[in-house]
Amino acid sequence: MRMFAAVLAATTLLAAPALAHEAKVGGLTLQDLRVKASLKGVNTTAAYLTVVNPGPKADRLVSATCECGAKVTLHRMWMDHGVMRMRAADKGLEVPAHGELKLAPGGDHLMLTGLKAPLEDKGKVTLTLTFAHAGKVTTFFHVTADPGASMGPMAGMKH
Ligand SMILES: [Cu+2]
Repeated sequence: MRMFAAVLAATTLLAAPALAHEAKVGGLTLQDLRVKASLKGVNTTAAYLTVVNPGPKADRLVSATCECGAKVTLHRMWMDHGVMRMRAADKGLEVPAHGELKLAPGGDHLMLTGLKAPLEDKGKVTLTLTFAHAGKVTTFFHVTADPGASMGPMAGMKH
């Protein structure tokens, strides 16, 4: 049993680089596209990505849709005196010029509500994102039980 667990861990490490894929729209590059696997009996989850904008003009992520049929809402999340607050970003999320918009666990995210079917670990799901200037892009996101893991080699570790 212990042997099996070790093999499983090694396989997971080897599989990690396969998570890296990018999508482009206009001058923007979308990286770290991932959705948290949905928990049993729960029909909401969150999607994360990083949008890199090397250009001199700011852009704005204004909306998103999912082929999975879930409603997708842009959410801002922040800490307020030790309390986690969450609110819909009605005006979208800014992608700064010469900068990046980072959606990550514990921060801003795309909220998926009303999933028609569970999103399972190691699967894929397709979303369409609309930017104010760059326009629309349709790309797949990796479904992962640990969406923090692709943020860097150490991020998935529990300290
Ligand atoms: Cu949310």
